[in-house]
Amino acid sequence: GPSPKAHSYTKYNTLSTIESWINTVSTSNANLISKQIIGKSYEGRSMHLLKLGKKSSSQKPAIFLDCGIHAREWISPAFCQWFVNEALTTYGSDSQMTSLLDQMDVFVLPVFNVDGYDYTHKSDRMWRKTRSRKSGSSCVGADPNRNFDAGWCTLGASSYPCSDTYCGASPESEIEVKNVANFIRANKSIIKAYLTIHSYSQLLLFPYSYTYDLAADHNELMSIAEGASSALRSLYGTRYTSGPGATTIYPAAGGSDDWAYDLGVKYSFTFELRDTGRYGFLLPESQIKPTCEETMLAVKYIAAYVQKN
Ligand code: ING
Ligand code: ZN
Repeated sequence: GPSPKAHSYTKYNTLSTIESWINTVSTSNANLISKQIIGKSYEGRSMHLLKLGKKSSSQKPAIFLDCGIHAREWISPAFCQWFVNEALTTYGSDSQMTSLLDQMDVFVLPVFNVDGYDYTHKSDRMWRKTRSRKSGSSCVGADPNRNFDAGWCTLGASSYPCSDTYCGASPESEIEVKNVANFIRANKSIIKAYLTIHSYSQLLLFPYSYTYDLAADHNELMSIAEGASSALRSLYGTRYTSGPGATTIYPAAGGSDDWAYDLGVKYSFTFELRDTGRYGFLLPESQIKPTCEETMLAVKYIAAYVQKN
């Protein structure tokens, strides 16, 4: 069958459950999905990347989707799992998904910050950063979304290792960031869109966050974000705000979407999923299904746009 029966898409799964799922989902759907390891984390865990798409003899354009940059944002890895399951179960029946996976590949990184995610399940539910150690400091980890080489550590980031927004010792000092950046650099000729899933605040953000300057493609990105937000709202009425990171959430340098955009990936978006603060990072499991269903509409809207452009 398309997905292993035992896996629950409506629970916050542990890293080990997600790793087992990555193995079974990729071996039981070999015609549509393959997996690779893009590198290891600081603590030595594998970073598994799934590639969804119908096999083709020619090179296909691709979308890169990552989840779980920040450890405590549990709805994010839940969305990547949901996305993979939706792709596999609706390919062949949903015309949009079928055409997307016929024409493009979607790379899905279900858990970016594997060490941090595991740590939130075992030790500290509110952990955000990586788990790297630094000589001379007893504080652990850097913020992976301040560690990309995009205006690194100039704005909205901290150079204090104990801060939750510590930018790290240098750009890409975090091995998880380096692994993702290396993969995207190596595949930049085919990667047309970069989507990264965070929580919470119900925002659809795009570059820039490291500067107040508007992106060269500001008008186009804004109109895509507005379209995606209305698609999302059409299901349950959930309201999203769209705009550049710096003015819509806060100025913050070193983010992955700004870095991908400056590398040349024009369609670069950061999602901040539910809610607006009632539960925050502790979004109840009962909201996984509606959150993922509405987010699928926004992601599919962006994918359809990228596909035709
Ligand atoms: N929000 C993002 C953060 O890293 C962000 C906001 C988006 C910053 C894009 C920079 C670039 O702070 C959460 N919730 O993590
Ligand atoms: Zn985040």
